[in-house]
Amino acid sequence: MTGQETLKKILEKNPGEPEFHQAVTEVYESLQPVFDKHPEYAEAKIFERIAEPERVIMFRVPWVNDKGEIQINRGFRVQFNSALGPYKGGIRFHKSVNLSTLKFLGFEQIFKNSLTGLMMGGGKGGSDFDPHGKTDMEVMRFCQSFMNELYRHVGPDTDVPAGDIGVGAREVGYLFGQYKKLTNSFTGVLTGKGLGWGGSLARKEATGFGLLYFVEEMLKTRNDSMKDKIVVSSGSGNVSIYASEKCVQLGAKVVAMNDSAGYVYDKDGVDLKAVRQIKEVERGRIKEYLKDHPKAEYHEGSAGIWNVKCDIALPNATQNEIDGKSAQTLVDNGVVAVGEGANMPSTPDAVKVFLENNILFGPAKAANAGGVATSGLEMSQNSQRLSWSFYEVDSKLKQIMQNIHKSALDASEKYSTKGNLVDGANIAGFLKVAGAMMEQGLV
Ligand code: NDP
Ligand code: 2IT
Repeated sequence: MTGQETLKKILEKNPGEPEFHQAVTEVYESLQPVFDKHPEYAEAKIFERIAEPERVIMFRVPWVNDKGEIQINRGFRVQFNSALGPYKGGIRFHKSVNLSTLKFLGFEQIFKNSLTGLMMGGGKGGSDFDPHGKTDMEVMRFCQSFMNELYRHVGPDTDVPAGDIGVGAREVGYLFGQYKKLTNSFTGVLTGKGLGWGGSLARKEATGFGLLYFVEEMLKTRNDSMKDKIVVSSGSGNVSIYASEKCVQLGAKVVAMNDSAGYVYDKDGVDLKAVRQIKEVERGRIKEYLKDHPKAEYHEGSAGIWNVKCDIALPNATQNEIDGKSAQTLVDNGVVAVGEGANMPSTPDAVKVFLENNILFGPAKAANAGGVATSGLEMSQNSQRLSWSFYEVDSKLKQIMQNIHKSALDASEKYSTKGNLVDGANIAGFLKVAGAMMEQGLV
């Protein structure tokens, strides 16, 4: 079978899953030079095997809201690949969640986790539950019901979920509490736990900090740095907030952030303390930033953020948030580097625009791997029953991000075009998984 036929067959086998198609197609295209050099992978049907999740669990999540009304959501866990370790990946609660979204995320997670160099397989889970506007008690009842099914499929050596969109410390706490009750065991079954009961210092900051460590590595290849750079960081959740914090630490200025309703532009630099108060404490809308910052601007519509002139663009909200047109606007406005904190935030057209214009482009699998890498460090600490200092975890995170950049850069040089980190990350991530699968036999 030719390469194109193989891909076509995989896509046809998974109809109605556009996000999954997008993720699979990108990786498959990057891997052509690898397949040319390693015919044994084609013979062993490694790619076809990787594209098929080892297991998909889909379940009913019934719960009762504060008015006493019965609610039914759908829960999922996609256990994609365990060649390198227990399934590992976040849980997303967002109204848009469906099998296609979670399969794209789980598929990408395989390669991302491989790049970290830690022993973690790939998985992802979630629900179409929308936490916006829900009370703490409603969120708790939902999480408990979700875990009432999930607990039989996860475990510290089987599958270790964590946070993602709509799932942070609060949700991880409720999920953990219910797992502990159902199994009568206190184990590291989830990461992103509270600091007083097994969580790791620096996990909260890790995705955002790691993203900047990666962007710094890209900039170094052109003798540049973050100092005095103007940054746009989309989203205003976990990733965006701590990416922005690290930007400021490195001497840059973040001038715009958004949520799904619109974006804030503050030419003096966004006041991150205020964003944290609005988003982390009050669970409010970014629009509220204007109350105490009357000189800032608020614009309806989240995508408008990409019209803001910047040197560094950090898409830190969600998939496909930058299309070809927005990418072209960023390029026309002189963007130097793009670091994907979110998963698959650039459409294929956007990626093409960035690569064709020789923009430093850090693809999600590599650039946002710091979150899951630090989850891996949380698992190590749990196994040792020890807690490392913030400095220790952060130093390891930085080292891991530098290693990922190097692996992706080296793989791009060996197999593709030096500096094409999309190909480099896909190839470096794939090679390790493929090697393990070859050695473990047809399972
Ligand atoms: P949060 O839930 O903390 O924040 C998400 C932010 O993105 C919010 O500001 C939210 O706005 C915005 N957003 C979500 N969906 C949309 C949408 N459809 N359109 C526009 N804006 C949207 O999530 P995280 O910060 O944890 O995750 C952000 C991204 O980073 C995701 O792609 C996630 O997969 C990825 N990621 C997260 C990691 C982690 O450790 N948390 C690790 C690696 C990647 P609103 O409140 O209006 O919905
Ligand atoms: O997309 C991701 O890498 C995450 N949401 C983090 C997963 C994890 O297990 O920490």
